Amino acid sequence: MSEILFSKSRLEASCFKPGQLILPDKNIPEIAVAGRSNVGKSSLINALLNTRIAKTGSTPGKTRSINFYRVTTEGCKEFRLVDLPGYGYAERSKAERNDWEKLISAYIKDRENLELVLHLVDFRHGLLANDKKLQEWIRTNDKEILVVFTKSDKVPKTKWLSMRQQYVKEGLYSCNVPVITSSALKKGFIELRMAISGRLEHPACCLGGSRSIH
Ligand SMILES: Nc1nc2c(ncn2[C@@H]2O[C@H](COP(=O)(O)OP(=O)(O)OP(=O)(O)O)[C@@H](O)[C@H]2O)c(=O)[nH]1
Ligand SMILES: [Mg+2]
Repeated sequence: MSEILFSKSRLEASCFKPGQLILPDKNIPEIAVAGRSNVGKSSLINALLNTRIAKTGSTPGKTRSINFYRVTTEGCKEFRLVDLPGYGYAERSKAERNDWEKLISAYIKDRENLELVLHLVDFRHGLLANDKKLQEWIRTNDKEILVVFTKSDKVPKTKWLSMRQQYVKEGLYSCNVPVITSSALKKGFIELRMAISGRLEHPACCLGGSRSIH
């Protein structure tokens, strides 16, 4: 099987306030990347696109705006990867956290062209309380979720399958088998690109409709 590549990418817009979300236009399908602060969202975007386009940082709260990356696939299809600010970062002021929450919820709620939310979860920790809240809320708004585990280089490979199974058993929701990745080692990106491409081929339906793992 040949690897799917995303051949071109550029930052198209950064939105700091809900009012700015009318830009960019809504005619292109979007895949959003959501998750706790520091889980590795921006790093995953860089690894997916094979660039260093998204700013990353070792301190949580690096990404503060919603950043829209316009991507062209090798088959000349276009979509956007959308880097969302992280949640669950206690050091920020309450006002600042409220603003971020409003921004993220305004985006997810009203975005008709949002095809899929990649919910990034640190493989070492599984779903924490605010991850569960996010999952419930996204599903209430009729958007689909694919879980992507990050930082798998921190977990022995012998434990991967049993851990993934355990997290699903504990109630993690994912419309297809969660993808295990490491941006540091560039692992899991063939599967992830395939999942994204599959979704872009068949928009507005689940990637496979199964949360079971065999
Ligand atoms: N070991 C390891 N570290 C990673 C991996 N992915 C990201 N990191 C590190 O985790 C830290 C946070 O990465 P970011 O990509 O900035 O995380 P983020 O989710 O975008 O964070 P915010 O923008 O603050 O919400 C950085 O120090 C990265 O180098 C990974 O796969 N493995
Ligand atoms: Mg970030």
